[in-house]
Amino acid sequence: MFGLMDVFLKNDAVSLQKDILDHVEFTVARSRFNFDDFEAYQALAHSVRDRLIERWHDTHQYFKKKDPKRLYFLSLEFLMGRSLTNSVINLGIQDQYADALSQLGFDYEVLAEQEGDAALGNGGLARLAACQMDSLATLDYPAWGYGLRYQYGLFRQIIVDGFQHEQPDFWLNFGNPWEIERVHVSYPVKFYGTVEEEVLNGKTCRVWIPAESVEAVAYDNPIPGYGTRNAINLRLWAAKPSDQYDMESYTTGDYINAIVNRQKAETISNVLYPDDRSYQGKELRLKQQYFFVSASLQDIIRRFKDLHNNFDEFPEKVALQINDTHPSIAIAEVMRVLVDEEHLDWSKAWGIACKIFSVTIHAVQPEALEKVPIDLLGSVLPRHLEIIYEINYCLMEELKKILGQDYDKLSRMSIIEEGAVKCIRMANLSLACCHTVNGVSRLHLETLKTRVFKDFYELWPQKFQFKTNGVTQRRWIVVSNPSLCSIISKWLGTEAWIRNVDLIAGLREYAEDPDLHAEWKNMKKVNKMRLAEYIETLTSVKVSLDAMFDVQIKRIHEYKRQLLNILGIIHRYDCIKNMDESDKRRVVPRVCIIGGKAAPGYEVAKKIIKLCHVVADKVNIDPDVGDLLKVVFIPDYNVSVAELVIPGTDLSQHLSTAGHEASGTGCMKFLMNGSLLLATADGSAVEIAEEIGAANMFLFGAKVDEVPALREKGTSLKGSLQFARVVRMVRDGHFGFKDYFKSLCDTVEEGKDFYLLGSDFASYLEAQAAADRAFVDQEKWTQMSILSTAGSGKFSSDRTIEEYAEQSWGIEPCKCPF
Ligand code: 26Y
Repeated sequence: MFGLMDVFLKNDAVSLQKDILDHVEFTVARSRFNFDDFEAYQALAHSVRDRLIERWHDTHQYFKKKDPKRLYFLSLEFLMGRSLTNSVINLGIQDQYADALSQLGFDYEVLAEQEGDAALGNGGLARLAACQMDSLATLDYPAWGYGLRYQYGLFRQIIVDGFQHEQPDFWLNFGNPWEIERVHVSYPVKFYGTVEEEVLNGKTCRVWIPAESVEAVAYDNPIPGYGTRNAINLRLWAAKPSDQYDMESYTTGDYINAIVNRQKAETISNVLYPDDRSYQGKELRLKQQYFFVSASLQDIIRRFKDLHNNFDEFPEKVALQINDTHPSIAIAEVMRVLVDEEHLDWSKAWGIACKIFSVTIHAVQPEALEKVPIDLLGSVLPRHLEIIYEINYCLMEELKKILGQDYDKLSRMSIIEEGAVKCIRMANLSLACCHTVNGVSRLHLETLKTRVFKDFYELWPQKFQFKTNGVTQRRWIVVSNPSLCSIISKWLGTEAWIRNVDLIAGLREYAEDPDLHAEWKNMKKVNKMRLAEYIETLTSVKVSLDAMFDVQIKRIHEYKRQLLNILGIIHRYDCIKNMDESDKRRVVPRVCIIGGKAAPGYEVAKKIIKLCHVVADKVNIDPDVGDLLKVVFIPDYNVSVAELVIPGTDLSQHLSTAGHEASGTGCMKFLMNGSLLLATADGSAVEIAEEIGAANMFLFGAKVDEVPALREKGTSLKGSLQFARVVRMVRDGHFGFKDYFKSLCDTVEEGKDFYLLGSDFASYLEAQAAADRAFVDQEKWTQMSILSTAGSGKFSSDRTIEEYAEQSWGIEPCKCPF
């Protein structure tokens, strides 16, 4: 018999080859003498998957044996990107696979490029969830991720004549080797119907009689930790028709309609909402939220009941983290299960709910806070509406004791918003219940405390915390920048920084070492070459490697101010056009790279993308400009594009109007990769400046406390003649599409310039000029670059997760023995 920790699968080159060939033959069903790169990738992925499953089983058996308190991380979005290289690196078998494949006549790198991205999320919040899963596994925490298995991830962006078009992301078409379908792990999720009164053991109870049932089937995605045997689970739910679904149509003989209706059930997990800006009360969105929350809670409670029979112990065994307020219907669902199904007293159930939930807020803009119309909630989840009313009644009673007759305040804090359309404020529901409300940077917490959630902060200051975001150095250095990874390990004399990133500060000591400088510059050059090739293939624009590669990649939003970047590029172009040859010799050549998706309904963002293209079209063929300026829009920005672009970046831009970017995590990835940052004092950039020293980055623009007065003053165009000139160029049709850009220009017109492009423009140009001057002195630049990487330790998601574990979740590592 095998013991618990016996390893079945061997990792020497011969065993790996045999496994890969077996998968070619029996999984992919091709001849082992004739298969192409994609089939080789599939076979390779399946052999890695086997090794993941092995660890996954051991980890879960071990967790079961130890029964520690577990963290359940509920998120509507996970942006995982590719899995292959991350998995083989975390399993510690990348070199073995590369050897095995080369003996079979395949190049590992080529096969790795065959994999598509898993893009089950929009942007920052979703990628953060993915980084945090990697850290949870690496740090051996007993954690589970729960989410939705969308059939269609975030749309693919294609550019036609400079305009964004959206195409569906058929990511599952060729199968997904990284998931394990668990046909036996499934739960019914109910919707609609009525609530009736029943008498049970002499007590009157409310009972929900649902009208529809949809089956949630589990798909497990193992997440391996680095340098540990632990592999945790990301369980994503897919909707399948339930056997109980629409029985009536069958019995009434309407067979065809019954089948059609069955299919409708599956639409719940069909598609990810591609908007990360403003919430619209959509029935499908609410159904998605409840669907994954209900299935996850049934799963969590089943696991708890396997070993426990008293709900008093629930908070000792379960921590529930809700990723933004999107899964906050979980609060009402826990109450429903505890009160209606487990027959606990209301106050006892509420006491339990308040001990298990914590929430992290990722937004600043009030438009992003979800408000569900009462009519909608009452129709889809009638019992939950009653429960929320009850929670609100208790909240209001408690508040009245403290606030007395302050009705303004009471109505602001109420979970119910009165108005033309009466709504449930999901954020207020979360604030009422969660024991901890986290911001994602120090500045963000200040904003939550003083603006968005001021009333709640005054009442319960102890609930409010912040955990500055972080990203995983495994993906953002080890996977995406192997040359930098080798340099760091060589100079530190250890690979330990991959698990303990604080050690990276040891590079500071060598920041002026000429040998390190030579290696560093070479690394950057090789990465720039790769990026230049990619740019040429995609856009046919040839770029010079001597130019400064200047990058802004992120979702397109007015507050992120890609428009400021483009107007700055127009200014640079205008200056070059007006120079004589001797002045031109002093210009630092630039390649300005912009990438990002606009939400499909976000017209202003779409115009910004078009503006970028028309400027590129004019600048890139202008013989007066040549290599001094090139403008590139990278289409279909996603995680794997980021992995390619970030290592090849000299300067990255983070331009949000102060007070609008909750944290920003892209900046951390650039920082780790030694790109210098040109940024406003917003979100985590403030803390980055503290870590690396403000002198090692290019900060500009209004500070958060100056913003209200500047808005009040309303001087934009007058404030800067240069700004007026570049906006005028766009208005006058210098780049064509005069009528089309009118409304875009209007957004930054005097008195309307909400995001303060006009008042920040002069300061922005100064920061750009400072970056140019620094780039001329390549030794100085390289030193700043090394200091950026050396100062990035704090921005690892490992640190963030340790803080959450200790301050919010109360969980301890549970390390599966090797
Ligand atoms: C409700 C719906 C409209 C909605 C959907 C997605 C609202 C917001 C979102 C996503 C928000 C998001 O990605 N926020 C970003 O979270 C990052 C991780 O904390 C931050 O770094 C970043 O500043 C913030 O914009």
